[in-house]
Order: sequence, then C-alpha cells, then structure tokens
Amino acid sequence: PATARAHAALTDLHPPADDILRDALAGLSRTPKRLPSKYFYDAQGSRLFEAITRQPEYYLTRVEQALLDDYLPAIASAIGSGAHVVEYGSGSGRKTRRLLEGLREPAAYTPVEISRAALLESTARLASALPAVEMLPVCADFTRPVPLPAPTRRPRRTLVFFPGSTLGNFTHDEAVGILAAMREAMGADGRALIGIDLQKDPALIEAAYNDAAGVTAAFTLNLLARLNRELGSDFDLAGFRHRAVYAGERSRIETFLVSQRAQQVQVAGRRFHFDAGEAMLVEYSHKYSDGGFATLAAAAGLAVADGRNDPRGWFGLRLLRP
Ligand code: AVJ
Repeated sequence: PATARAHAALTDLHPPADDILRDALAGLSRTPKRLPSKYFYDAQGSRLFEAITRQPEYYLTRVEQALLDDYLPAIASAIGSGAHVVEYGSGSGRKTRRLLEGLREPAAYTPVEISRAALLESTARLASALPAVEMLPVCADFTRPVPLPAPTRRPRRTLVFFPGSTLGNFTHDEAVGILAAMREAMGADGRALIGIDLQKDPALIEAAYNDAAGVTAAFTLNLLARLNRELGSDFDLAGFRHRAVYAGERSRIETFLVSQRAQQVQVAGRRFHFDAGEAMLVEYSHKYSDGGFATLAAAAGLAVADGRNDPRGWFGLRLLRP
C-alpha cells in the first residue's frame, strides 16, 4: 500500500531523452569538452553513488549524518511543528528519515529527484516508516523551475532540505540561481537547511574522490555507459580514465574523464574526436569556508540564521532564512 500511494502521488517532470542528447552534444562541442554531472544519476549511477557513501575515504555522508543527529533538536525548535519539508536531490532518503523523525509533526514531504528509480524506492520506504507525513514526490531536474505540489493540510512553513554538499556540484552562478529558487519556493517565513563540505587538508578531500576500491571511478565512467544506453553512442569505457584533483585556488574537486588514446566517438550520427590525454570535465565539488558560503547565500538574498560544524570542522550544516 505504501508503494501504491507513493506511485499515485508522483508528479513526473522527468527530463526527456532529448534534453540529455542536447546537453551531451553541446558539451562535447565545447573546448575543453564537458558533460553535466546531473546525468550521473540513472538507476545504476544512483546505486554507485550509494556505494561511494560506504567507502572509508568518503567522509562526507557519515560526518553529515552524525552532525545532523547532533544538531536536530535545535533545528526542530527553530522550525516548529507542521512544516512542509522539500528536499532537492533526495537520493536514498536516509538523512531525510532522521530529519522527519526529529522535527515536530512535519505535515508533508516533497522529494525532488532526477532519478525516478531512487525517488520511488525512497518514497515508498519513507511512507511506510512515517505514515503521518503526506508524501508528495516530484521526479524532476531541480536546476529548472519546479512547481511544488500543495499539501492537503496547510503547512505552517516550508523547510527546504539540501544536504550532501550537492550545492558544491554547481558553478557559483548556478549555485546562486538554485539558492534564489529555494528562497522563492520557501516563501517569506521559510527556511533552508543546507549541507556544505568545508575546506580542509587537500589530501583528505582528494582521497574521498579517489577511493581505493575504484567505486568513484566506476561512478564517473557510468556517465559514458549511460549515454551509450540511452543515446546509442559508442564510448569505449576502457578508453577513458577517471581523474579527480583538488584545485586549491578554486577550492574545488574537478573530476575529468581522460581519453587514454586518440579516438573518435559517435553520438547521434555526429563524430567527436578525442586526443590522447584529452581531459573532459564532468564534475565540480566545491569546498566552502564559513565566510565564502555566507557570501554565496547573500548573493541569493538568503541570510545564515544558524549553523553548526562537526567537531573536526570537516562538514557544516547551515539554516538559512530570507
Ligand atoms: C552528490 C555532492 C554528494 O560531490 O561529493 C561523490 C557526488 N561525486 N563522489 C559529491 C560525488 C563523486 C557528491 N554529491
């Protein structure tokens, strides 16, 4: 029954295959080439990301989870009862369950997630664990405007939840745009709870994006496998390698797929040439300072109302208000 209810309420704005095709062709036509990281998250990519969060080097998920547990009572008093929790890029929904259980009688929960499989699975799981919370899942790309479903019971306020330092996957201008859209969605009395990975020893950061088991490399390469599956392109996965380096002057991990030899790739009847050693950018993961994040939020008209970092200062949560 939980699954049926989750299906029935689904708002599906899933990005069509021609969006992926258009974005892939545009990115491959640029110099240097690039592909958008949002396309990592098909069913297989979402599974691989879950596996990344279990790698010993990938501290982000574990540290954020512990910080959230610790910070929740204070968040619950700041938010009050009857909130509509809206989550962008909900993934597996593991952190969400703790948040919804820790808040005071949340009225409704709207996960906005690009991966349909991950969305349906996590919503079904949450619905059976939290029967009092109205589930209003939306399958959509949150980098474009998403009309939010209205809960049956009028919520007291909206809380936008954006954990995992997902904001870090966007450029400065994109991040400002996403925060500004959140500000719009949350209304005058709303709040946003944002997870941010903080600046630290670059060796720790680089290890997190180059796990010894090679799960992150498989995750990165799945982007090409996805294009082959969905667009019928002919990327040779053995011809590319994952490379993630911390660019200190830009405070971000930059992830590339590096062509191992000179090669041609066909996408929808168009041919693209890769030189040997040519690096195609596929992801940024920005790392923040306290001040840098406050400035970013301010550019979107949001103020830091409260916040907390874990004891080592590796990861932070920030509560924002308009
Ligand atoms: C989606 C932001 C949680 O950038 O750390 C993990 C994605 N990429 N390893 C991140 C990712 C490579 C991840 N987040």
